[in-house]
Amino acid sequence: MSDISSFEITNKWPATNPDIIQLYSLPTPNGIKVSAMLEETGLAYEAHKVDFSADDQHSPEFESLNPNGKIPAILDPDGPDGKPLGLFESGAILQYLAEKSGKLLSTDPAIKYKTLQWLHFQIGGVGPMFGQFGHFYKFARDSCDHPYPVSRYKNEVLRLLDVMEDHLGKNQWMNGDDYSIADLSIWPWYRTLGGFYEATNELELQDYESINRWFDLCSERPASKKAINIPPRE
Ligand SMILES: N[C@@H](CCC(=O)N[C@@H](CS)C(=O)NCC(=O)O)C(=O)O
Repeated sequence: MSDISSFEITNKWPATNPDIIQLYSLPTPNGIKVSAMLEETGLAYEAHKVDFSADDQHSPEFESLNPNGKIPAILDPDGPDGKPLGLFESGAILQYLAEKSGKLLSTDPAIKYKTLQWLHFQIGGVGPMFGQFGHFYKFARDSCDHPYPVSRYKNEVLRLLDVMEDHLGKNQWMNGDDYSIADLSIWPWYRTLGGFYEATNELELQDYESINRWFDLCSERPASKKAINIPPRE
């Protein structure tokens, strides 16, 4: 096992057990993805809270691991060739943890690429569009009185939900037959629309029967239930 003490991030968030994966996160939609994945895989890890109210994500220690200043990030002391590996971008982290553990990403090439296709649909579409919708719908109301941003992002959210509704009407899970990192990555974002953004009525989420069937299955997983509080906010 390698030594992670040379990673500057460990100065601000010291590892209690430096031999296990270090997670730097907060239970936001992108953060929950990685804590859910760590819970699903059973890999040993230690979670550190990156406090947005203290602007921790822009501290020099955090940015030494992720120069983009966003959670989640991990530091695996036992990375490729037994050397430590720091990683940011939740999609890359999910793929890394799936390949490391052999879980939630099929080794059958056709299923694997279908899974990655929907994972990238989340990273490039669902995350940014849902996030911008939430920003203008809930948080920027007092600083932006023009209707265009909400209508622009609301329409894009509805379009993406229609794509998912159609797909999940024909498939049990995003990749077809199995729960995978594609479902795991989209689920916390759908959760946020009706939860943190309080947009159930605005988006008429109750009408998405297939998405809601799928969402309930995702939410009931023991790993999902734990992940929504990792690391604890308080
Ligand atoms: N594409 C990135 C997005 C990460 C991201 O936007 N994280 C948000 C929380 S959900 C964040 O750290 N926000 C803090 C900030 O922007 O200052 C990923 O998937 O990891």
